[in-house]
Amino acid sequence: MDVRAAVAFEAGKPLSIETVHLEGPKAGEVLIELKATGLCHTDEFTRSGADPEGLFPAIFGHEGAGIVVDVGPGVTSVKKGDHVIPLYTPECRGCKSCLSQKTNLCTAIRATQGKGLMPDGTSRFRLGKQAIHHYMGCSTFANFTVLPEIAVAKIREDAPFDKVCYIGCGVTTGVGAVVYTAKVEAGAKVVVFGLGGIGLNVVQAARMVGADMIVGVDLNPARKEIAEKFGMTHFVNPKEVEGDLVPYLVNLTGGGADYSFECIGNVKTMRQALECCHRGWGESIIIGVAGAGQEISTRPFQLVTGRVWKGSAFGGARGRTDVPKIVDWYMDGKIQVDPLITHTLKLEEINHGFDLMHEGKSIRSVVKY
Ligand code: NAD
Ligand code: AHE
Ligand code: ZN
Repeated sequence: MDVRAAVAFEAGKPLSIETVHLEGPKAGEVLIELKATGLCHTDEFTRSGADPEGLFPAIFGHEGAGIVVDVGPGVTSVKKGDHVIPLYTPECRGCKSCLSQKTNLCTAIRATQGKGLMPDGTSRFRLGKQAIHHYMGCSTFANFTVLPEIAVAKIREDAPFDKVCYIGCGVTTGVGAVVYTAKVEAGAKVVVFGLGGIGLNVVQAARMVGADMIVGVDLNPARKEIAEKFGMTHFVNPKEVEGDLVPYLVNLTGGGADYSFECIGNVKTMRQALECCHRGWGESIIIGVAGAGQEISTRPFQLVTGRVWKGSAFGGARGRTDVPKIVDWYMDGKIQVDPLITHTLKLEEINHGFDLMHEGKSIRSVVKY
């Protein structure tokens, strides 16, 4: 079938709206009609050329929601008409990682997903004779896409697509990092570096679990007001701090953070996030994705003296199990999503969405199909 898609032909170039051919679902796969997709910083990271795994031409997008319109042979877990969220972290429930119950990083299709291909090693998207790569196994910047059934979470039908698409990455990543990865407890002191689409979800989850102090660190002063509405108790703009940021944060938190979260993707702030943690027990969770060739560093003494460095992908959430629960938390008013969706665009306006991200004017832009 013909589908409308925003195609990335070359790193650093704007996306181009094209009519692309999409082949139907093969065994174990489903065809999804996307109703909405968010624009995550990671899409921009790959578009820019900073992603070592970046492949071109490709159809980006990994924060979608839609309806199953066809299923391939052998599909049992979803059916036509089901409302679903695509999962860039699938959950096969049978691989070593899924069975370990120690990680959400299912390995069933990771090798082909990293090559921009479906599990059978081919692409379903084509423009003329040219194959177009899938992206993060999702390619939600198209009005239809094909996914393995292990990479879709079935969700309730009363949830609005143009809001819950954001649960496909940003919401789950931020909320999950607090609830599943760090397991922040009531009374904790939390420092959040970066108050964008991910960091604000860390802030609201920290409030949800009863953190006492939630410090937000951002260079953009406009982030203060929205972060306070989401539960931030103290705002720090590094540009306004005299001297080093780390001792400032250690002093502000009365000895250091119990938990810190890096939601920027900058290796310098990753170090600051670790070093502002409390001696003996503070845990720092890296969420931000740093560009090709970047490395983190700190004095080993920081770890010897009890600080812990961790990372979190998709908030540690097991997609098919946890995403429907997070949709319920939203529908039950436990977490807020709507105020974070600052812009709703048409597919043709998608490049404007990336401009808004760069200008710091949007939290999340959502494309509605
Ligand atoms: P965003 O652009 O919405 O937010 C980033 C925020 O960081 C902005 O508010 C910006 O002002 C602030 N900032 C930038 N440089 C700063 C600095 N030096 N000091 C303080 N603040 C600074 O991005 P996002 O969508 O929230 O994504 C954040 C990061 O998380 C990105 O690197 C993205 O790729 C990554 N990410 C990771 C996962 C995961 O599973 N690990 C999932 C989604 C996104
Ligand atoms: N391709 C990059 C790494 C990108 C990365 O870390 N992706 C996160 C999700 S970001 C969502 O916005 C992730 O889940 N990674 C786990 C995985 O298996 O890809 C690189 O550095 O190569
Ligand atoms: Zn993302």
